[in-house]
Amino acid sequence: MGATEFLPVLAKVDDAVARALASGYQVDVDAFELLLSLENRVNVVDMIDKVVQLKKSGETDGVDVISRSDIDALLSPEESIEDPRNLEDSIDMAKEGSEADLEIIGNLTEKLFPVEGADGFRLLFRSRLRKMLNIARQRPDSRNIRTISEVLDAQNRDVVKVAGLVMDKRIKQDRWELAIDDLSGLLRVRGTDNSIKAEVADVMLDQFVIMDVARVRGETAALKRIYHPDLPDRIPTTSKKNVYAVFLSDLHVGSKLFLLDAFERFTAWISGLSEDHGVVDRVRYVVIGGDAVDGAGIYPGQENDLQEPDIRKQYSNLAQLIEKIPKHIRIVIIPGNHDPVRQALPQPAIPRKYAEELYCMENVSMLSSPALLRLHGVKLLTFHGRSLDDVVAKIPGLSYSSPAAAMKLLLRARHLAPHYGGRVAMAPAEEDHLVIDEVPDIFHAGHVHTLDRTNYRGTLILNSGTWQGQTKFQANMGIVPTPGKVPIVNLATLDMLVKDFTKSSGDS
Ligand code: D5M
Ligand code: FE
Ligand code: ZN
Repeated sequence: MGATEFLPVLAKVDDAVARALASGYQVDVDAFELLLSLENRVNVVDMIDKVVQLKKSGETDGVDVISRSDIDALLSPEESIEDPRNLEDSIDMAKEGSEADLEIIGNLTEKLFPVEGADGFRLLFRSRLRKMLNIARQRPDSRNIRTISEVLDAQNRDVVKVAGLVMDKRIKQDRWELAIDDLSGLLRVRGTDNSIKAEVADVMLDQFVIMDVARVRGETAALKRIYHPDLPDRIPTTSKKNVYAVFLSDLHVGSKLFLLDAFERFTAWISGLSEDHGVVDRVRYVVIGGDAVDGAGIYPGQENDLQEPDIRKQYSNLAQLIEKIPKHIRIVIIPGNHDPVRQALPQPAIPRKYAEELYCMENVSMLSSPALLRLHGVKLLTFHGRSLDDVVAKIPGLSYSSPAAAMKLLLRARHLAPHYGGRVAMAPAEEDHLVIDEVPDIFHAGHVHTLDRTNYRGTLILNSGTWQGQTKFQANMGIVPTPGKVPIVNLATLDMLVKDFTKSSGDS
């Protein structure tokens, strides 16, 4: 298979095609694309069986190729998706509904008001707790949460529900302990039950949890169950149009290891210079999740790893590459830990003084990390992902090779960086903007340099990899990046394709 062919992460469609072939029918390209877009909603294997039956019975044209119209005929109106061929040419963007439709619902750049010192952190945790309690009370099973002081005073023997931020976690051979604080008091919970031990191991320090506890004695109780604020299980919002968003992060322009050739193959592809038009004509968004440049002075000795030491020139070089992306595509850029903004989370947008050319481009939006957006109605939470270092370091069983699992824990905790005092700095402020108040349809991060995806309660979780080769540091740490592979998401279905730009199309 050619290196730049699509690698669909889908098996059911392959099964359906195999079924058709076994019955003597080929599936043409349009029909194949339609099946891909339907795969999550209908049983595509059954559907192909029906088409084959109809064809054999002579009720349809009887040709031995299955085309889009054969499948369309079986769809109810709400199942059918607009035929991509009916969408306009990529050059004619003026037709109604086909232009990019980007709504910025959460950009924190102008909303970050640091409150210095201990006061700031007190306010920050108060805000976290208040927001989390609001989220928790939306769970049907958690409306009746008691305060810790109330529970301590009652010295209750019944099972009661409490909630708070995790202040302490200890796992020993034969027992484990947690302590939670809800500002009314501190409650220690203990247990020896192995079934809950694994759940305790998965809890992150400073995250919010809800618990069933019993036999409160003094400051201590027995833990019966842990609940996370979590996402409600739901069907995500998808776009009515067959449009695509491309996710990038961690380009590290300016690094000697930036893969310029691969990136230029990507910009050539997205400009429509390749043969492959089916998807590219329908791309309307490019989201860059931080570390767009390698920066300067980020770690000791970085100057030896830089091909371009001047940070403004790094952004100029980036702008020249971004310039090649057609103007009808909206581009969002958020900062990462290599960009010249404060390292404490949340991070404001990359300042104009470093990246004037990007600010001058009409199709580019420079936003904070995190940022919340709607792309054709699909809610996207994009965040560089620095806190994943702490999640991977603290939670047993997680690794840099599968960041989506770590991202899932963040969604479940409804917080982008629960742990305070780890590798990731947090800015003290009145409001905790890292609480995941709104449930995203897509949760995108980078930082880990490994392409990965999963689906969690209807939300597509995706880590977009990198454009930087393996650094010495990563080699020493055993981190194997996946550079030059681009996830492309169909916003009508949230299905994801991966296109590999590391090799020229002639190679395999
Ligand atoms: O981080 C790229 C990747 O390398 C990410 O997975 C974390 C890892 N990394 C980088 N620097 C460190 C340090 N100092 N400790 C642990 N892990 C690290 P990037 O943000 O691109 O430098
Ligand atoms: Fe990075
Ligand atoms: Zn990073």
